Amino acid sequence: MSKTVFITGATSGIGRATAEAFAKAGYNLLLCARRLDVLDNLKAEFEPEFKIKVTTFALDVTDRQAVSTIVPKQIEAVGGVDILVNNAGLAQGLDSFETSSIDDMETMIDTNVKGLLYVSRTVLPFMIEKNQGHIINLGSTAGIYAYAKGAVYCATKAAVKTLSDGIRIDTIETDIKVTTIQPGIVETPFSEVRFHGDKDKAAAVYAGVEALQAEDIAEIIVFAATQPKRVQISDITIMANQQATGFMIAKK
Ligand code: NDP
Ligand code: 8X3
Repeated sequence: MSKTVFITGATSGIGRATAEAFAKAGYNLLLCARRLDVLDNLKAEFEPEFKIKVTTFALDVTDRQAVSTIVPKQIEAVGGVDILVNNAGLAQGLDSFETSSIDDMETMIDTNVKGLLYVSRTVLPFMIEKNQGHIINLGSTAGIYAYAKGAVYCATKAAVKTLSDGIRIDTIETDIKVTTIQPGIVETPFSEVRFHGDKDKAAAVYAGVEALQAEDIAEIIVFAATQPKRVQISDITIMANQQATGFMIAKK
């Protein structure tokens, strides 16, 4: 029987590419994000192309009540999930801490930390019941190396790494695996979202550097998910070739 992977934030960037990579590998998909129309376009594209089943639903991961009521129903309807990719996440603003918007800070914490833990806390009991499963969380090099004007985004990604490690400890008696994927600079709509739609500012982030592509990260996520049962990849850090640490990039 085909396995099912549940991906949050599958409408764009790394989440979308990861959905496609798992579809190519023959997995059925359970996809959520806030934009259901975009997910439904993916369903229409992937089902005939890859001969897999795609189930979509609208979810804002910051809505605790929605996560706890909608997610279990969706999991039951597809007969359980084998892999959860906690990908939904964002940065808001790039400002020195003392002038940062507190709304932006809260959006990042609510999405990247609280959203991820609401979804994980809801999905994990289904995995424990079967004594198998794999939680793959999107951290970042930003969680390892803080950078100027990114204090809160970096802190949320450090929290993702710590949450992953803590969940791995608490599930040590089970066959469940937990992995943190920590990409460096990946060219996606991420920067446009960070700069609240300012395309010029977003383009400048990727100018002069051959950034990672969403497909590069998707391949690595599938690699982590397809190891033998005895192999648990705790974390993988991926830099662009011109990148040394979080924001240390040699621009040409
Ligand atoms: P994108 O902006 O392209 O994708 C973000 C995805 O998250 C979208 O599908 C969006 O869907 C979804 N999302 C955002 N907020 C919510 C929410 N409240 N509820 C549900 N879904 C939500 O960015 P990336 O693909 O680059 O980012 C994906 C992940 O990778 C993030 O966690 C990011 O922090 C991380 N990352 C990105 C890097 C980069 O350089 N791009 C590097 C390292 C890590 P919708 O708007 O439809 O809800
Ligand atoms: C997102 C990429 O460059 O802001 O994690 O660290 S970056």
